[in-house]
Amino acid sequence: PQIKYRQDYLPPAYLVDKVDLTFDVLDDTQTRVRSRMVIHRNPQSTAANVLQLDGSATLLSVVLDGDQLQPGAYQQHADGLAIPDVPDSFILDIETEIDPVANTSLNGLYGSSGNLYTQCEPEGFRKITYYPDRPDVMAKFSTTIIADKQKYPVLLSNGNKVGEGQADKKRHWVKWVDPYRKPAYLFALVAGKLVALKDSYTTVSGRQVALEIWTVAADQDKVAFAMGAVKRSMQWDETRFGLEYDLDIYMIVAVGDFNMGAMENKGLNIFNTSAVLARQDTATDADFERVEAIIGHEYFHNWTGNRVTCRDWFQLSLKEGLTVFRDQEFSADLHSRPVKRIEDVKKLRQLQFPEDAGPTAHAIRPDSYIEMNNFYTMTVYEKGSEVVRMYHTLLGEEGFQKGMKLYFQRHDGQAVTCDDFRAAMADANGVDLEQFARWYSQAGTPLLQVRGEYDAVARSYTLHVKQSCPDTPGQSGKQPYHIPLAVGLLGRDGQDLPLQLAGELAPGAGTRVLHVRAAEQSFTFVNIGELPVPSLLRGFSAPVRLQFDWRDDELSFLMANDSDAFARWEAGQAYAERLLKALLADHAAGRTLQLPAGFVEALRAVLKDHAADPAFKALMLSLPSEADILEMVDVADPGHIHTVREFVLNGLAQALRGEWHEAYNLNQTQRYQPADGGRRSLKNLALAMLTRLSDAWPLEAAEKQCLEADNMTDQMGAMLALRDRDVAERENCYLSFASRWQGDALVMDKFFSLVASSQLPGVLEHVKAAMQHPAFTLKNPNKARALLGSFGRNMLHFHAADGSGYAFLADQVLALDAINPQVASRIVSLFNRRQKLEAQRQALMTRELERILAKDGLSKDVYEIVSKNLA
Ligand code: B3K
Ligand code: ZN
Repeated sequence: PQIKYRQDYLPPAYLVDKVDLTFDVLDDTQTRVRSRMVIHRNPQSTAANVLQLDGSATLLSVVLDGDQLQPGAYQQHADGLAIPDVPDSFILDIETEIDPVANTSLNGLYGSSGNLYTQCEPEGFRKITYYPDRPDVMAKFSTTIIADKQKYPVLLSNGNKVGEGQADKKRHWVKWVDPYRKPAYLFALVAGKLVALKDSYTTVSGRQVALEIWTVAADQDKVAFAMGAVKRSMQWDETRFGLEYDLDIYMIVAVGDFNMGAMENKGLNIFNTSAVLARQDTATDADFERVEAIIGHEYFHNWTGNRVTCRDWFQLSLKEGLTVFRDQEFSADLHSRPVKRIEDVKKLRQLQFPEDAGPTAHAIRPDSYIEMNNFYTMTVYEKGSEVVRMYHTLLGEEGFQKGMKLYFQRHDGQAVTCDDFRAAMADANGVDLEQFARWYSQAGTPLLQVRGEYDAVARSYTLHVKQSCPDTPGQSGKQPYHIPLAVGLLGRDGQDLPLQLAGELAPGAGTRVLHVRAAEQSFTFVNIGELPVPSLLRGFSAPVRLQFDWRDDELSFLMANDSDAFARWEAGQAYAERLLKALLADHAAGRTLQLPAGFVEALRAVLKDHAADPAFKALMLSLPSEADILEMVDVADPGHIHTVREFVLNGLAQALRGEWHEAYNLNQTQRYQPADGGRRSLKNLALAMLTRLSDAWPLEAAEKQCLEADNMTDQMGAMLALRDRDVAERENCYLSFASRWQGDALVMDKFFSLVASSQLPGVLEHVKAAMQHPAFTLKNPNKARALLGSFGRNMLHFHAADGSGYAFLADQVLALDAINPQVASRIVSLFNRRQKLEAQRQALMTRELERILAKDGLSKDVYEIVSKNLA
């Protein structure tokens, strides 16, 4: 397969001013698409006068300025069409035919439960018609849909509805016009039997916007929360960013078959049902949070993505990193900022750090790709957001907003690059952000090694900072980054000392952002009258790994006293990391494991802090995950990781049994109230710890909670508490849950994911059995991810020493690849930590990957991931 390089970018030779599309839905399996494009030569291009169109649909006809072109007048190739000798300005009519039902890739126009939907980002439009399918070609679109009125009563597309009528006896038509220029990836169409929840929003300038959320009839009672989230998003973007919605209507459509979370098509967002539907009895608190965040994310794209879009796909983080930053801030402003920050950092560490240390590591602005769909990654999104956050940390809210304003002033209506964004931030603030560019070009997680030095005589404290970044595939010898390092110094009383750097006239606040720019650099604080405990990387001010040699008692001191909530949590994680590593070494050496009292007492203090936010406490009390631990060691034996982590959890359950019991009792809630989420999470954590004891009552309590709870958070909390216990209560709950929810696809996904993440023996057999369950199908991405994705993250069973887990998942990857390459490629990425594993498992994995690679007709998607893994 062909590799595309960022350096090869050339402006398009031809631009499209206007495109009028007509979708003639003849029957389920046959749609005719007529496209009329008004095209002119791009004055910026020096390329030959050959029009290049991307496409793969069945081509019926090509007509240039009214003349039908004979096949000799153009060249058709595997990826499109080249028409030589075209004039400087002309009209091109193209007709294609597609079969949406046969399209199981869910990319382009596809069928789902009898309805039609589209997904065009990044390169799905070319499966519909022949077009310059690249984001720097921005045109005005109109869309006419003609279809059977009974089968497809609802016909939607981007922009405003301008007309509708009867086409013939059975068929009707609707025409939509989008007044804003857009690239083809933002095109959308939906046709079918759907119902809408309708509402409206009045913008800050007083314009009325119609709001519609479309679902199949059975789901209509689960969209009220999403509607509220749309309004909150619109209002937040007006107040925090000064950005107002720009069309008269904003529509969301929910579909059960969807490759990712949601898609920001102009005026017509299409969502995975899992990212819209939420009702207390079917969705957990985490689901509600996710729905609100994704609604916000797609809405915020209207400005950061749609009004200003990407010049080419290498610039994807321009819109994604920025929009993730915006949705994170939205959630932080609406709910608990510290809890949100900790959750985001946990996710980054668990999913992005491994990616950045593995075979597919890439910069947030990659240099090359084989299949662009493989680059919608944790790196481009989440690390991309951390990079945007660093501008915010360096410039402050006011400076950041100045940069945003200049960015829109310069680039509204354009397709631009990450460098354009960086230039707007720099120019609006008159600062130099040249070195900062390395965050865009270098992959890998930087390491900060910090040492503290106290001089009692000079009353000064110096932080010696050393930065480095590991080599990644294709990149060695990294240059130093410009890193904002937020620090504080705690005095003996636990308060922040006022910070005054040598050379400054007066002391300042208790948190200071240091600009680390050199490979080695020192920062001296003066007027420090006592040996302080440093608090480093407050708020996680940069996406780096940090090393500092705190003593255990200093870590528990920070856990109890740091004024920065994130740093309190981080101190606990650092403490746990040290402990887990020591225990892994003990276990490998055959020594008996022991849980040190200091760690237990630090957690006891957290549990006993009745003033603290329960959601924050639950996070403080959670150990690094097994995936996190894998990243802490050089050579991993998954079995050992599991054993050691379980040992700590069992020890904590036992040593703190009184405190867990108390937390369980104190955080009981009566009738379901959304705002009690923090209490539910602490209560359910306590319950899960208590079921580790030999007592019978926690098992009985979990069973009761599972059967009687009035909300899904508590039901799932109980199911999770029982998941790894081989007891009758578990059997009972699982049976009743599966029969109660067999008709609810999203709840069944939760069930499948519990089955596949169990730690009990025989999981592989249970997963295989689940694949035969009537509610399961590999064709539905949510199902595949719930069962196979969860199994691939199951440290104990996926990594079974006999290789059975690897062989099974490889079989499923091959089966999936023939159905949906995007989903297959995500699943096969679960093999990407191969090089971390001990030799035997590595060899077993290698064999399976080679088997996949040898398969004829493998998709580009899977080929790219597997070949990089094996390289
Ligand atoms: N922009 C889409 C992602 C498209 C993914 C294509 N494989 C959703 C989002 O980031 O909002
Ligand atoms: Zn996005």
